Amino acid sequence: MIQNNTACILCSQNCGLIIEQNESGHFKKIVGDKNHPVSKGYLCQKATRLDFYQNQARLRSPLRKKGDGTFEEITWDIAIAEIAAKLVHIRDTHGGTSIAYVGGGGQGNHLGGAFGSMLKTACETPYIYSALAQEKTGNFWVNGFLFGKQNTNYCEPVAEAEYVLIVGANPIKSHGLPKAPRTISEISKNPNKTLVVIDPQRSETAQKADIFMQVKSGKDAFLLSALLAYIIQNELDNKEFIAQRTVEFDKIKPHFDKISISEYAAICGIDEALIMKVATGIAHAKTFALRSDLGIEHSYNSTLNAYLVRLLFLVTGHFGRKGTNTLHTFLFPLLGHSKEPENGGVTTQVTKTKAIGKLFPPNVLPLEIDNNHPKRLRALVVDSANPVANYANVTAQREAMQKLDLMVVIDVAMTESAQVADYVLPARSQYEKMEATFFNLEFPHNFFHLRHPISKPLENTLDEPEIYHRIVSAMGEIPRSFPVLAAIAKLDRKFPDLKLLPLSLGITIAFKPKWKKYSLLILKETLGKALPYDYAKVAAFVWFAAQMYAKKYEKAVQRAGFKEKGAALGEALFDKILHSKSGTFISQHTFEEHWDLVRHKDKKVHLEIPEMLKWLDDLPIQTKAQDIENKQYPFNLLAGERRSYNASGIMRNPAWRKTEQLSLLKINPADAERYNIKEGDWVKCFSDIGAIKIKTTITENIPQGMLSMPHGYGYTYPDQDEQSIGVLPNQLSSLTNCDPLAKTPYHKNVKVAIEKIGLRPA
Ligand SMILES: Nc1nc2c(c(=O)[nH]1)N[C@H]1C(S)=C(S)[C@@H](COP(=O)(O)OP(=O)(O)OC[C@H]3O[C@@H](n4cnc5c(=O)[nH]c(N)nc54)[C@H](O)[C@@H]3O)O[C@H]1N2
Ligand SMILES: Nc1nc2c(c(=O)[nH]1)N[C@H]1C(S)=C(S)[C@@H](COP(=O)(O)OP(=O)(O)OC[C@H]3O[C@@H](n4cnc5c(=O)[nH]c(N)nc54)[C@H](O)[C@@H]3O)O[C@H]1N2
Ligand code: SF4
Ligand SMILES: [Mo]
Repeated sequence: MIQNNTACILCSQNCGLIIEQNESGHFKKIVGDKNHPVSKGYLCQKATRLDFYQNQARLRSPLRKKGDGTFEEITWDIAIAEIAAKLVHIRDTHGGTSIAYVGGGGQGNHLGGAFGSMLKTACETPYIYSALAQEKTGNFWVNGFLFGKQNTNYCEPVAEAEYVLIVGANPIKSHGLPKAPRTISEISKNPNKTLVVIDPQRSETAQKADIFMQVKSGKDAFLLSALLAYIIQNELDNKEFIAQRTVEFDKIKPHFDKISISEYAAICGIDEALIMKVATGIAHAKTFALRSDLGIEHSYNSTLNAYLVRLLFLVTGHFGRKGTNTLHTFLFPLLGHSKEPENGGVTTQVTKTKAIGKLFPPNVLPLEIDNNHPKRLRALVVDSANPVANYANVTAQREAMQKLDLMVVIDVAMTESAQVADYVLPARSQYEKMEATFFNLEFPHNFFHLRHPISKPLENTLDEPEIYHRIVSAMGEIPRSFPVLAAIAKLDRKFPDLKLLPLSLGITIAFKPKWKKYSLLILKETLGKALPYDYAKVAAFVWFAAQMYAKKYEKAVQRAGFKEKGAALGEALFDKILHSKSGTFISQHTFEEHWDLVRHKDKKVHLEIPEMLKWLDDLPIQTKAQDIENKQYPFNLLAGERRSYNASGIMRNPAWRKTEQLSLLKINPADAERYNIKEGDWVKCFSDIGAIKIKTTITENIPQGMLSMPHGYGYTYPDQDEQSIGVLPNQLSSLTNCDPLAKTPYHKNVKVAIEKIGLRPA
């Protein structure tokens, strides 16, 4: 048995794991890694099934689509040469803006995407579409105004708070917090702590709540603004904090002063007395922290919700202290900052949609492709994403992608998106290469885990950085290797103080200015090659990130146990990361330093966002349209929730599920009775864009008028028929049912109707 340290790749917690494999490369025993600095030995039931990822039906050769729609195997050299030639042709004929990059990383892999940016550079395109832009961009946009930059993110240390609010998240199933089920249980049992959960369903987390606010689906904006109104109208706001740490409170106050709490309470379905109790509880608590997620992002008023949850902790002064939400540093930020279009920010060509955090929303992707606009998208390079299945409206995504001049998919498996691609490139799995995520979202300490490969790479697969380098090189941008610099890099590793590599790189670039934008690829082939592990070339990126991080946060890095200064500190940090197979702490901040992380020059939080305040004022009028009883589609469907055995599209083999083999549609007993539905009956469920057949389960936990189905089911798999894989919720979720500002889909508010089928359909 070979045993090794690695991490789970199924959610953003990336819990440290120890995996024992047998001779044939099967994962035989998987346990939590006690040495992982954050997960400390914890793992959930999903991680024990990771053999179904590693040993799934894999892609084994580059594939090219033939005229008859089937694929043929081709060599890497042919695939790379043809893809490069086509990208150059499209770029030079129609401009770089006719090419977009999609994905670039999932729950466990971000190093590939870092190198994907080199391909973007070569294609001269600003366009990245990503799953983050179908959930979190509303948050990022709001952060940009409040904290100065869209890539200022805050952490949610609910375990340390006295008063805890979970809104639109179900950590017991979805995590999003370290050791979530245990953490929630501990908070729930602690008599000195209060756990408040806002959810329309009695979720597993809601069942643990001291106070469960069963909000009407999609009505959180009313509840959150009523909580704020109560606090502000009753002078429960933290005046000292507001004066010291924020500006523009006087601009937001009138908007909350005029809110009728009783009216809003009635609209969101929560008793006014309970709103008063929770508002007072938050205001009086010594420490308050909240966690929010898809429940308020994938539903009505998504961007406004993002603003309101932030105001809740800001006006009560629960920010930047231990036990409260706090900004944090990133070893390398997951996103960037985009200017608003009126200030010169980039937009898409057809729908003129703006970027947020440098990302473009999946909901406009088909509209950017499927038309005759001369500036339409003509080529996509997709990596670690499955847009056809996972982005809203499967049919629209698929039909648009079939019209592209070129679609390349880089994946480990034959996905729904790969099936419509022109070229499919087989990647090494996340256990066959060095990998990492930038989900290091902690404060005051922060950590990073650079995972070493634990499995032998499947023959004829490549890692993504290598794929990108080969394509960029075949596009004529940069050579494949740099022998002189590589030799210098070896010396540089022995005597880093002499800065031989940086100096010679500088000279090289003075002669070859075009290479500058590909410095990362040069680093990979020089410094990367000189590292002590033969698979560690990609760590060159981590070296770069460590240097930048150490320079920016010198004291915090030193507090994590380093004595060095300047560039030597970056080297020491990188060394520690490279050799710590269970991950390592990279910084220890102080709470005073927290305020340096605010990116406004005055280091204060700027509370006023005029666009959000207008939205808040218009809330009652705007919402009326959503409330009109829709006789044709009487139910509100949650099209995609987290359950025990789903993990987005990372696990394709349905055999991985120990329970709930098929997608189950939750329905309230009263609704079931009305439709004469018995437990396990199948129904047809249809929306304005499509129809599915799905098995039901009857439960009191879901209110009347609501239905819920899981995300992460319905992926095709060899030898499995449609009946055994479950269903894709995006057969029902449409492109246009989305947030007007961030274009995040309202997957939690899909209007549907049902018809009873009865027994399993043939
Ligand atoms: N098991 C498992 N865990 C996962 C994943 C997975 O696929 N499987 N995916 C990971 C990913 S990519 C993400 S983004 C996270 C998401 O994690 P979560 O956001 O926690 O997951 P969901 O189950 O989609 O939604 C959370 C809750 O929102 C509630 N909700 C629905 N509508 C509303 C509403 O109108 N208002 C409020 N307040 N709540 C509402 C639902 O009832 C549900 O309990 O999970 C991560 N963890
Ligand atoms: N209706 C509905 N739709 C949803 C959701 C919902 O709740 N409802 N949830 C949304 C959310 S929050 C998210 S985050 C997205 C996720 O959707 P996507 O962004 O599409 O990501 P994943 O499904 O996590 O995985 C993408 C792909 O990565 C591949 N992969 C795994 N390892 C590697 C590797 O090492 N290299 C490469 N190149 N590929 C690899 C997998 O095979 C898989 O095809 O789905 C979204 N879609
Ligand atoms: S799926 Fe479970 S084990 Fe894996 S990272 Fe998430 S919480 Fe940890
Ligand atoms: Mo997600």
